[in-house]
Amino acid sequence: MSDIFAQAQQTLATLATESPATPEALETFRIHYLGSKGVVKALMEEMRNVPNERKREYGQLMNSLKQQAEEKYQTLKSGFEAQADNAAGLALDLTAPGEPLPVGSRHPVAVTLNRIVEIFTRMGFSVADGPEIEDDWHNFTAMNTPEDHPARDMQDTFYVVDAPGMLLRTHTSPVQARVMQHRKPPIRIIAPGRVYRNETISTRSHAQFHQVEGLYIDEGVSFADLKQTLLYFAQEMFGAPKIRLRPSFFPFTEPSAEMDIWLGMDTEKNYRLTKGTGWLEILGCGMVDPQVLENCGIDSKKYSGFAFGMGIERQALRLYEIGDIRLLFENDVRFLRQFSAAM
Ligand code: 2NL
Repeated sequence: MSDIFAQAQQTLATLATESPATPEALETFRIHYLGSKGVVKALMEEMRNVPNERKREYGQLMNSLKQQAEEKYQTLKSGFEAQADNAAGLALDLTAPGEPLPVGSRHPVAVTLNRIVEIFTRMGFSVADGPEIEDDWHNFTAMNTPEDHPARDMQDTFYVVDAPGMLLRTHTSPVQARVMQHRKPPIRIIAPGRVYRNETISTRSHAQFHQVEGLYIDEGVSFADLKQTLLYFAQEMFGAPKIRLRPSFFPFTEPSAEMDIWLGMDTEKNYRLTKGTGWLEILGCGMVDPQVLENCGIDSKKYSGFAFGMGIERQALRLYEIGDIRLLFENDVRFLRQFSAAM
């Protein structure tokens, strides 16, 4: 009787070493082990010759033999079928829609800045850039900002501790100062970029922001040129029908002005935005002070020019009705995703 046990054990061991390599060999395997005249069935029939006290043990042996034969058969069968599908080109469906790729979007500040740049480049301005870590001279001295001007205070400007006379630029004017030093008029440039001011961070102010400044220098450039250029910009950027210029002061321009655009007050939004006046302040501008031209090596008797500057975040907050400037700097995708249509 131990004979039949030994035989079953042997069959189990042999089964473990079997690996039919083709579908035909697998069919032979199936018939040999699992067929109606197969080894498993024949061994099962021996059950009646097993003494009662060992029937249970033999049954378990049979179960595991049958189970292992079937498992091996099924696994190999699926493998061969997948191979056949691959060969027939069925596993790879070339007509299935692709996996969507996560697509990013432009930052609202970049969208706003690009629009401004696009309008001025259409008018013949080219884009200039320069270092964000500047020297005192290009940022302040060249721009007629005296030593005792509050803008130069540590309270207002970030200075580089290890490099005396170096600072984080507080406007993009130094970019224009560098262009004036190295190029002859006509000069027609805009200088967009990041600027830094030592401000308390709150819903409306932040230590870094973006600015676009513009500069136009040639013979005979007048305040009329400034006015017409900025009117065209206001119309293109905001669809504003008219602008107004109010007298103002900057150390680097004379005369200086603030430009407002007409939004009207027929909607609640415009009424709120313009505090009930219909006018909204957009930028500062003026005729370049002759001293600034001279500082940068341009003959102020021969040439004149106008310049302007505006903050980008301010425009973006208004354009998209964003209530807190800090949202623009946190890079939270839940916020940024909302602008995925605005390219
Ligand atoms: C503002 C006002 C302004 C300028 C910037 C400028 C540049 C050069 C010479 C003269 Cl190289 N002026 N820039 C002029 C007037 C106003 O900015 O409110 N900015 C946020």
